Amino acid sequence: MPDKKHIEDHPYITYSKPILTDKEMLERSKSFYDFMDNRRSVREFSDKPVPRKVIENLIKTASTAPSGAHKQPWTFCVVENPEVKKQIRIAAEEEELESYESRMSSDWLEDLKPLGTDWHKPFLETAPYLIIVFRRIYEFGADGKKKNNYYVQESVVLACGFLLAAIHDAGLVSLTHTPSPMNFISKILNRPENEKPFLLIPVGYPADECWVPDIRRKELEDICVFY
Ligand code: IYR
Repeated sequence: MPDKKHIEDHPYITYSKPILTDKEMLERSKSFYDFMDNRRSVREFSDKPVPRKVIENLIKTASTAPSGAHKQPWTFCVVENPEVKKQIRIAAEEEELESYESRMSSDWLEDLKPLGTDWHKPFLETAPYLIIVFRRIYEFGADGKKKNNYYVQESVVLACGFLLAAIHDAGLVSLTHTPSPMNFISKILNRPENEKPFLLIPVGYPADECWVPDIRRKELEDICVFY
């Protein structure tokens, strides 16, 4: 328990969780694993609308992620306007064309073959929402001075993980799309200097006929070592 002086200056509350039996824990951890193992990155989206309130809830969940000094150094921009989606698609495809044709190494292109990706990004217009996650490098203090945030990359990546899990839980699909370089998005969305684009996540329903590559996840023995 923090000492009395500390609690006077910085409020604390008690926190507890119900204790589960080993059997309940085993069942819940297995069923959550099965559920998450069913998540797939999807590139074929339906244009079926999704209520905006759902997207708001998903973003609130993302923002429950832990962050350096609890600064929550993220901004989620949600694009639903077809004109803006079109602008993003045109600019992203321009960068991607350049990447696929000259910026990416032959090893990289070879590694991507099973995923069947290329510079065409129709999902940027088809998906009902594009969530663009920005890293907030610094904030402006009350005195107008810059105040750096901490572990921004780590914090934002955690929030993105929470977001992907929440999207999956809502029965929707997503893609972690990283057009590179991504500066064009800051311009299109007119974002301030302290925000840097991190990840572009189309969200919606899968297309009526949606195909994904038949790839497998590593086994536990290949990813985990107990000491
Ligand atoms: N950003 C490109 C290329 C790409 C890179 C990786 I690593 C992938 O896992 C998938 C795609 C694109 O979005 O096509």
